[in-house]
Amino acid sequence: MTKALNEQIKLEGTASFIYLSMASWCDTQGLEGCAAFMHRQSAEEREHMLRIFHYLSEVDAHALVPAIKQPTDKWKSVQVMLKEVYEHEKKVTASINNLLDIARSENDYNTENFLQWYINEQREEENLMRSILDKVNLIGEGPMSLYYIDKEISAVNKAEEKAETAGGEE
Ligand code: OFO
Repeated sequence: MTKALNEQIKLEGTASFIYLSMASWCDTQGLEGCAAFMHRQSAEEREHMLRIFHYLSEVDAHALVPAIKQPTDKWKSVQVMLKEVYEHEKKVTASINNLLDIARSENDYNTENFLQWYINEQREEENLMRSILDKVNLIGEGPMSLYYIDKEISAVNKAEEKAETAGGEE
């Protein structure tokens, strides 16, 4: 179980770095709303990583700092980039489900309980990314599309921020 949780630490850390790189690329494209959103996502993934880190210490296991390779620093388009975020979230969900299988097979009730938070979080994240992609599809590829996508994502980001300040999910 400890080994699998350490692998999850690496996956969350990798997501954090990929999203940070996306934030930086968005900035270079003048997509400020997207950059702010990806910075938030990156910070959230770091939180997800640390949550496991602290959990392992709490159950007297050894949490390991992962080696994370440098992520890509360019995307073909912001639409491609957002699709990649969604695909990455699906990968994380599959990995969380796998952790739950391991916890159950080892009768590790503490870890099973701990993972419930991640199950909810992944459902929310996938849902969020799906709704963003739906909007991006609706906006289409017209000349003003980047402007509208950026505006839309900026609004999503502000709504998320507000929900968090009001004591909602991270
Ligand atoms: Fe932590 O993977 Fe996204 O939310």
